[in-house]
Amino acid sequence: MGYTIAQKIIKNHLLSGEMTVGSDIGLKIDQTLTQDATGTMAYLEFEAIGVPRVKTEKSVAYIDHNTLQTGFENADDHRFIQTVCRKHGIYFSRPGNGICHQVHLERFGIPGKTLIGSDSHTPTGGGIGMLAIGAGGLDVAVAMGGGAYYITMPKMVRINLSGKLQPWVSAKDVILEVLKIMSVKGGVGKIVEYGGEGVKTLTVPERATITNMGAELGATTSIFPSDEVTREFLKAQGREEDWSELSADADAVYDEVIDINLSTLVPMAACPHSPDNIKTIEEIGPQVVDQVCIGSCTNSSYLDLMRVAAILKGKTVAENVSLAIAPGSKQVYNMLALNGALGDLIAAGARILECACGPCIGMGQSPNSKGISLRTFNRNFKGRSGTADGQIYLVSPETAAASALAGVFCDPRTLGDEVKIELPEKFLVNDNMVAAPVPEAEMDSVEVLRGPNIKPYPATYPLEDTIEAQCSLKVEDNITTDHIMPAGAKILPLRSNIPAISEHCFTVCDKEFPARAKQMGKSIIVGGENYGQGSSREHAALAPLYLGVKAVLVKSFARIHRANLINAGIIPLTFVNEADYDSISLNDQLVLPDVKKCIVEGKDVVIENKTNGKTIVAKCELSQRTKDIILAGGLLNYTREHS
Ligand code: MIC
Ligand code: SF4
Repeated sequence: MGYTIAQKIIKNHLLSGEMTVGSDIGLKIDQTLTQDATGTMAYLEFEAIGVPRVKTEKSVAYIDHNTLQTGFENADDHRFIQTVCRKHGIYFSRPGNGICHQVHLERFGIPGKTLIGSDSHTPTGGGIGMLAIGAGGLDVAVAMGGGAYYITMPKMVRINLSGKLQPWVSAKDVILEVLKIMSVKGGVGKIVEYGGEGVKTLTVPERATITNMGAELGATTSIFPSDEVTREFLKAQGREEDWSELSADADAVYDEVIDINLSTLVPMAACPHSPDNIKTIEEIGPQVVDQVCIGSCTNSSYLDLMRVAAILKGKTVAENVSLAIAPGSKQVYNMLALNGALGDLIAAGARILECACGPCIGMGQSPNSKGISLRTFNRNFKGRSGTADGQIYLVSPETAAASALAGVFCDPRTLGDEVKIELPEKFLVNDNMVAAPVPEAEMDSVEVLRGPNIKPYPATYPLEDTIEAQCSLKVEDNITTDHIMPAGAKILPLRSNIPAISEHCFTVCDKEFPARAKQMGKSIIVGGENYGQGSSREHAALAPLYLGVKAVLVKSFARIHRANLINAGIIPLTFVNEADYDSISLNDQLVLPDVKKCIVEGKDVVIENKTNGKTIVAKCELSQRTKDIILAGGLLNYTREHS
C-alpha cells in the first residue's frame, strides 16, 4: 500500500507512535515560527524549559500582529522577543517585514520539511509541500528545545481538482467551496491533501491561499504536492536548491475523497458570522458595501495585489466605501512600489497599511456600526473586527476590488476581459529585515530586555484526587477562541500579562464571567460542539487557568484548543451522552469524585450535580503522555519533570 504526501513526511519524521489513525504520534520538527501575539509567551516558556539554544534547523520569530503601538506594551514585547532571539539562536523578522505565513512561504519554507507555528494559519506552508501545523506556544517552545511535537495520527482526505479556474474566479473561491462542502468542523482529525490535474494550474501563492484557510475546516493541516510549479516559485525566490519533488503514491489510500471541478466554480463569499456560511456573489445581490479590506495571510501575495491594482488602475473607490490594503510582506510591498502598481492603488484612493495582520485581528480599521465589510481574510467571527455588530464577508481579492469600485457587492466576472498577471521570473529578494542570532559562543553577552507588562506564566498544580467546582459558564456550539479570549487593538497588548488579559476572558459571551469565575475559585465550563475553533492562542487556555477553571465539559473540541487545555493542565471532558448537556446549568455545584483515579485508569469520569441531584458521565480520552501532562498540572511542569 502506498503513502499519501502527508504520510510520507510523517514517516520521515516519526519519533514515536504508530501511523495508525487515532494514535498519538511524536514528530521531529525541522522548523518553527512564532508571531508576536503568541510569541512573548512562547519565548517565556522556552526560557522556563532552560535549553540554551534552539535545536531546530530554522526557527523564526515574526513581528506582525501587535504592530499598533498605542502604549509601551507592544514595543516592549517586540524588544523582548528580539533580544531572546538574538541570544538563543532564533532568526528575528523585524516589524515591517511582513506577515509570518507570507514571509515564511517566500523565504524559508522547504518542501518535505515539518514546520510548527504558534499560529493556526501555519498550514499556509502546505502550499509549498511542507507538513505545516498550527500549535500552542508551549508546544512550539518544546519543539525549539528539540522535543517532539505530538498529534493524533489524522485521517487522510483527498481533494481531487480537475479543470481550470475561469477568468475572475480565484483560489479563495476554491477554499470557500471546500468550506461549503466540509464545514468548519469537517476537517477535525484530518489532513486535507490536494491532487489531480487541476493542481498544476495553480501557482504556489494560490495553493497557499487554499492551505491557509484550511485552518477554518478545523483540519490538522492541508498540503499540496511539490512539483514543477513549486520549483519555479522557489527558483524565482532564489532558492531552487530547496526544492525536491513530493507527491502521493498512485496507490495511496484516503479515508475520504472529494472531487472539485475548478471550471465550475464562481465567485463566492463567506457570510456573517462563519467561514462556512457560503453564498455566491450573485445570490447576495448588489447590497451596499461600507468597507473593503484587502490583505491578511490568506490573500496578500504579489499576485493578489497586482490583480487588485490592475482592477483599480485609473478608477476611484466608490464614495460610500473605505478601502484598506495591507501587503503581506516587504517583498510584495517593495515590488509594487518599484513597478508602479502601488501608485495605482494610492491613486484610486486605497488606504495603504503597513505589511502586517492589521484589520484581520482587529488592529485598527474596525467598520462602522452594522457596517458591511468585505474582506479577503479568513475569519469573520462575530466581533473579531472590533465592531460588535459589524457584518463581515470573506471574499477573493478580485471580488473585493470590484466591489470597492462599485460600492455594492460586485461579481468580478462583470468587469469584462480578464486581467492576466503572471508570477515574476524573479522576486525581489532582500532579507535585510531578518536579523540573525549571535553565535553560541557570544550568547552570554546578550541581555534579554523585559518590559513591565511581562508577567510570569500562571501557577499550575498537580491534579487533585477529587474536584468540587461550580459551573461558571454554559455556552453553545462552535465557540471560537475569539469568544474565549478576544483579540483586537485594546486587548492584544496584554498577551504577555495573563492576570490583566484574564479580565477580558469570555466577555464577548458574558461580561460577568471573569469576576464570577474568580469568586467561585474553582470552576467548570460547559459547552457544545467544536468548542475552541479558530486560533492557536494558548491564552484561551491560560486565562481560564488563571481564573481557576479546572475542567471544560463539551460535546466536542477543536484540535489546537484541546491541546492547549491539556498543556495548561485543564481537563478536557466530552459528554458520553450529548443530551446530558441540558442537565447542567450555570452556577450548578459539581463534584468529580476520584477524578484522578478515573484518569489514571482511563475510565469515564463521573460528574455529580449536587444542585439537581443528577449524575452523568464524561469521556476523557488521553494518551499515556497527555495523561501524565494532566497529572503533572500541565506541560511546563511535565517537561521540567522529564528533563
Ligand atoms: C488569528 O488569526 O486569530 C491569530 C491572531 O493569528 C491567532 C493567533 C493569536 O491569537 O495570536 C491564530 O490564528 O492562531
Ligand atoms: Fe494575522 Fe489574520 Fe493571518 Fe491571523 S489570520 S496570522 S491575524 S493575518
